[in-house]
Amino acid sequence: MADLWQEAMDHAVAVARKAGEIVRHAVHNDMKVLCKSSSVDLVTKTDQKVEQLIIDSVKEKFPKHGFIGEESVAAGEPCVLSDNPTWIVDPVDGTTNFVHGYPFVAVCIGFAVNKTLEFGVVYSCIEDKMYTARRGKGAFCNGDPLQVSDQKEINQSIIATEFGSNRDPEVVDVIFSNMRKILCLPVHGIRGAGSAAINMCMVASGCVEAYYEIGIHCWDIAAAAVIVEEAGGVLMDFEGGPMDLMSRRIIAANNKTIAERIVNEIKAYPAIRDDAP
Ligand code: LIP
Repeated sequence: MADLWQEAMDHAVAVARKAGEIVRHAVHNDMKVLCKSSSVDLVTKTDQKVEQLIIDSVKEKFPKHGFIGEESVAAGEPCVLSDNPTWIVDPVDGTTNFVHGYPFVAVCIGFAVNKTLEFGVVYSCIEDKMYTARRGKGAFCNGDPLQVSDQKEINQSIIATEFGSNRDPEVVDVIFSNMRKILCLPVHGIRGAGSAAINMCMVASGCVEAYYEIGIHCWDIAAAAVIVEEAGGVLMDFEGGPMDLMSRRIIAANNKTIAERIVNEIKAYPAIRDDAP
């Protein structure tokens, strides 16, 4: 049977590549940095321009589809996932990296139908790595299949996480206390690429066992969520249930054993849901 969404996925790959070229050429050149929720939550003209390019090109081809885009939501558009085919777009995941020329920056396009993620495209554009996954058909990087690590021992693992952009001292205390617990298990190491999507693609690639973070948004993780699952990994909430895309928190791991071990070690702090009215 023909795949109903293959055409949409092909379009996502093509537009992500085009967007990534723009982002790659803008590194070091786009010096106009603006702030969003705080002085460390950054946005540039490139984020806005690239999101518009993606939305315009998708609208032209799929006029009935909906969108959730990082910069559109920042500009006041609603962030609600309906049953309608919906493109979930982060034009530049790793904006702080982009601003500093730190080479982990990704264009992310996730696609959901009936609230189920169907495919994900993460283009790590400075590395020129195109990560793709279609539900039920595997995950790939530049066409090569991806497989998560088979490690079941957390003390033989690398765990990825981020500091995020919330500098409230109580929140920072929880972040450090969580990292301390994980580090002292002990694990082989803690890493952070500065991009939620690239951290998750590292899980899918098998070079880190898990990634967790509170404070991310649905557009940071939607595309990479399909990639992790299709590479054989699991997505979990901080309570141990299934990942909730709008909850602003995620554990992405190579397997349930590692994910549950992280659930047992770390503590959540409150973050306002993406779909809060
Ligand atoms: C960023 C993430 C990063 C996370 C930040 C932020 P942006 O996304 O990918 O890993 O720590 O909180 O969400 O803003 O660069 O798209």
